[in-house]
Amino acid sequence: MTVHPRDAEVAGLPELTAVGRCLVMGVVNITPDSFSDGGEWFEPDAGVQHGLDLLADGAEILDVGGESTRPGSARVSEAEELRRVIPVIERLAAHGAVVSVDTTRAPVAESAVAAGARIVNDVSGGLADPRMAHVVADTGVAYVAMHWRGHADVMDDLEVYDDVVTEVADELGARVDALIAAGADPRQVILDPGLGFSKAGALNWPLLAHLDALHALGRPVLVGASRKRFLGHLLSGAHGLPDDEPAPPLARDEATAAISALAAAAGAWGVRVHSARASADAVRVADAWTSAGVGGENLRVSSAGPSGTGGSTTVRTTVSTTTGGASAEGEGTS
Ligand code: PMM
Repeated sequence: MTVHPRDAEVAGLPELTAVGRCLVMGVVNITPDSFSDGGEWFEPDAGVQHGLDLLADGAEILDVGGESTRPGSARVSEAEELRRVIPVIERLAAHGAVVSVDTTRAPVAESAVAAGARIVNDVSGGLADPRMAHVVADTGVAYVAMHWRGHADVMDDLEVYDDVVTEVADELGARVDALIAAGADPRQVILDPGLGFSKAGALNWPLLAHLDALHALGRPVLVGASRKRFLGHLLSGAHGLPDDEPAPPLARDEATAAISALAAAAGAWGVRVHSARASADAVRVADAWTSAGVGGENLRVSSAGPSGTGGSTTVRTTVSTTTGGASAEGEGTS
């Protein structure tokens, strides 16, 4: 029997594989300048407390990052990145949390794993630091390879695609090949389309609508849409703002939760979010919905009524069996 990539084993994370539904990864940014929450949890105590709050809200993974990837932002030094993330990772891991480190630097990844991180989340998919693939191979930890074309200062200039879905899938496939060539086990790898990274507004939707193109690479998929600019533009009108003025980041959490539900229904392994509670609910709703459709036993109930006169409440109910798959069902509700 073929295993869906969402349920494929991820090296070193047996308890997460056992959850059996889309996971929630909560973002802990120890940065003064990230686009939606920069500065809020910059001090270690505040970062740790924020991580614990995310766990209480239903996150299964905490993604700790010390360098902003906001378009145009400058890089921080390796020493500063280490200073920011290591104490927070140590303390969250000591609380028993599954911690991921959001870094593109091999030495930071290595130190983070020594401090207790069990996932390396590399927004560059190994392109920013050629030593990263070797650290992944040597440590054996789970590794998120995100689609990326360049650092924050140049990424907006690199969004040139003929067919964004095919090119992102091909470029991620090449990253997987490079990891394997360095000695990594494919079971360590989780793929991420890199929403917003060298991808302006409209380019992000086909990637979400075609997660199957990444699933075709055989590995689980993580979706990071949380509070991103392309959502802000979608919501402008809904928030009474002019179409060219995006809704602010904190006004994007409900749309983020909608994406969490749809991504889960489409078979995503995880969603990376700034606010965990609504997405934790969303992935459970998607799981209940899609589980009820497993095996072609998906019953569609439609009601037409009341019919007749005089306040009759006759309700005509028809029941039919659909053959659509779980993801089609979820997407159909949008
Ligand atoms: N996005 C950001 C940072 N790290 N990691 C992964 N795997 N996927 C993403 O989409 C992603 C990421 C953007 O910055 P943020 O930390 O403020 O969300």
